[in-house]
Amino acid sequence: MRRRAVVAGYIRFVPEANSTSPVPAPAGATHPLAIGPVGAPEATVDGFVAQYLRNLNFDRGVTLSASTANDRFYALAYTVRDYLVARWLEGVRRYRASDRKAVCYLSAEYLLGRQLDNNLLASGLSDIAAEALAQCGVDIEELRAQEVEPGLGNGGLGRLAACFIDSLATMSVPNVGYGIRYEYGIFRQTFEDGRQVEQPDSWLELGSPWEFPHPEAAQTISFGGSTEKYDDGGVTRSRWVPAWSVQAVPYNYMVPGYQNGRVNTLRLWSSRANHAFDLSVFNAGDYVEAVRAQTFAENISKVLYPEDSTAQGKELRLQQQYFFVAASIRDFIDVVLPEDFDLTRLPERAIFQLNDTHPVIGVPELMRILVDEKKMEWDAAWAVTQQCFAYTCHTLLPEALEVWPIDLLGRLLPRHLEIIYRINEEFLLAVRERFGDDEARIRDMSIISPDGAVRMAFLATVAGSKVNGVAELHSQLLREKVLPAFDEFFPGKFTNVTNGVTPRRFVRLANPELSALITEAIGDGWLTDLERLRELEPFADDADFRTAFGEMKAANKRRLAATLQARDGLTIADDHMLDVMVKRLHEYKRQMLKLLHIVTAYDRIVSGEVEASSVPGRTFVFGAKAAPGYDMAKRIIHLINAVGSVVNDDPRVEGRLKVLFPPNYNVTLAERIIPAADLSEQISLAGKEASGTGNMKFALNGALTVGTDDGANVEIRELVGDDNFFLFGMSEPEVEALWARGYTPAEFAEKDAGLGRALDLIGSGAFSGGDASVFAPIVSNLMNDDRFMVLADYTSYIAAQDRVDDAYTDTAAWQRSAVLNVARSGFFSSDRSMRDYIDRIWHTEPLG
Ligand code: 26W
Repeated sequence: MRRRAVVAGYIRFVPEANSTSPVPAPAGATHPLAIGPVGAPEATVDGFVAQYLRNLNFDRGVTLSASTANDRFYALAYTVRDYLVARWLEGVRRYRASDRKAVCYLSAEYLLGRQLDNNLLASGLSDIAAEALAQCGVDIEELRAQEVEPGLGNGGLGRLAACFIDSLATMSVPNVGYGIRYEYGIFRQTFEDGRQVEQPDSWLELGSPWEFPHPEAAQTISFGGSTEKYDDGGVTRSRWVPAWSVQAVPYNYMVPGYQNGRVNTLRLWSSRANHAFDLSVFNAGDYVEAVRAQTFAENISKVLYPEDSTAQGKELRLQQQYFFVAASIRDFIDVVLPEDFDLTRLPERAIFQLNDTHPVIGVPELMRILVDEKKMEWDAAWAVTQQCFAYTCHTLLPEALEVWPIDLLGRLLPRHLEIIYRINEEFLLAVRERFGDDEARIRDMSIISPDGAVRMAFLATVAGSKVNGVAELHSQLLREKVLPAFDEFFPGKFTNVTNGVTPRRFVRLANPELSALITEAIGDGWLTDLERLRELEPFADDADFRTAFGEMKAANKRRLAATLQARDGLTIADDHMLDVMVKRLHEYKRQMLKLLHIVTAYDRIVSGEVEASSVPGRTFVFGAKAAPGYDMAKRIIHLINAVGSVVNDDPRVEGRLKVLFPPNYNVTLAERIIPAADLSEQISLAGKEASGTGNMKFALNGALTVGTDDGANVEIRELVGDDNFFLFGMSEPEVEALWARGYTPAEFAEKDAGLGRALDLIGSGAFSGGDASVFAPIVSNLMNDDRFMVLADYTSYIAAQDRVDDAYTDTAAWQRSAVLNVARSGFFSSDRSMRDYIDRIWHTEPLG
């Protein structure tokens, strides 16, 4: 209390506190402070308190006693920011003074999650901030809850980008993450009568304390129009005469490394009306049209497309892609690189990593800049371009591979289409030289498809210095099944980099109890060298350690229970196994298989096959958003909720089975759910999940996996060992063989009585108040045209789940396996992924 009084007194003497505030901008660059930051506030509790209150007073314009929780959160965020900014500015200055190569990560999505705790941890200020706020009588928990997470991504690909930039900063590798500042991120999901309803995610409603807008540094991005040839001193050249343009306004975000004094930059672009354009319409006398054009321009960065697996071919999406990629490439060349930089040497300074096909329009854009604007010869420009790009593919589903109809592309980016034609022409010429006039091969490899669309994955493959998949199996299938002709034509171009996740966010921050246990056992080196978790292996046989591990899980379950209670009014039983399936809702991921297991477990009880009292308690937790236009996925969401209502309320179950489906699964909720999980469901049809990254987060937090041999599950199982992983289902070659033979679902439904009953229950209306029509389409789909062969893996899945139940009864053995999962999952750090990209693709070096 006395401390508070002192603090309150302090507020009254604000002028005194102003002593370290920045000096006014110097007239010339002669003042010593002109080239560098003025220095961070003192990293002490007193220094933090002073800066915090200063921010509350001067940035929020309130006193502590008159502040709202949002004011107090903002002031805290600003304070953390103040400490980081000095490092950031210094790093930018040092990078510019160096001639290091930078990784320009081009990604349409960054699923960042909340920033406060991450930035506190990175800057080493967590304890100081906690103490400082306590002295001010401010509840830090309340402030944490104020932060709105920027949901600027759909799922795995966006979260991966966020993990990668965290790792690059931690490894001191120069990196700019480039992307789009969507005004509306991934929709907020609610349920009405069990059905998904989408609400806009207006994450910027109260502003964001982490962004630095730079409207003065806006770039002009053009669209439409036509191309023309002109004579340039005897040389015929082409140029683009665009019809309209918008402004791309950069917003900078700090990406701090973990306690290494490095801060990299994430630069997201926001669209704004172009005044030059407005003026032309204005001069034509149409004021209203000019204003309408302004809102039109602002539409480009308005909303994230919520489809995560089906390319829709929408014009606005192509606009978004070109908008951010053109702004980013221009930014790097014109702003980051020194003036008059010789662009033939661009590959020494930049590698543009294409996060899936979304930024691939950057390839013709760089060619256009080099050839049309910088007047470089085509071949020289192509040589530069090929060295400057590399492409990561994140899918195997054909419907997720982007193609752009040539009429659409030609209308929006006519010069780019010409350039793509020429790239294709020269490429196909080279193919003919190698293989002769093999027309079938030419057709298969043409960047322009027979039906007149640009195949962006082909363009990326032809242009990229390297092409990588995201897990061993995925990279193999990419080479053998998706792009075999390209693999043959470009030996050595294809490689694998298995995905990873950042241990700072997904272990240290999400699971402080486990982190403390690990650090106590093996020291804290694991946070930046995750392979050191191996040193935990002996502790798997240490009964005391296992007990502590069990207590950690129990504590995390209580924490999750409190969160779900407050957030959604849901309750979790203390003594249940927590069985979790969290990921986007998609048929290939097979949430339906999980549901069939739940319905079977329920049916076994209500049919009297087993005594409820003998059933081990399990809580099934789902988290999943469905793309708004994906009807089957939405129906499955409805069914999960419907099964939950029936199972949870049926007294015959005696509470042994519970189904929980908190709405709006996001990074913040993941950070609560994953550390509490006992069992991780990774049950996609083999050959469909490129990698998965949730699977890694669960293993690192000591959950055991029940999974198919798919994506990175394969590597997880190899590392943790068969005894510590519940494998089931067909392998990828078995899937292929069954599909080739002809998949007849009815056969499987007839062979397994449990499956037949589960399907009957769903199809007969047992979960829809007797109305069979509600879920019959799901059953009909499973029985007739299910590409993902849910029924074929049912029997094997149920057998695996019975093994899970057995294993869980032996607590010591289960915990031993769980500890071994942690100890052997160090490979899945995104630091290791980054090392692989650096060694095999980027050839960059840290900035010491
Ligand atoms: C054009 C529509 C569209 C939008 C997004 C198609 C595809 C995507 C992404 C590539 C979907 C995605 O997030 N893929 C996931 O990427 C993760 C990171 O590599 C992998 O772990 C997942 O297996 C993969 O599904």
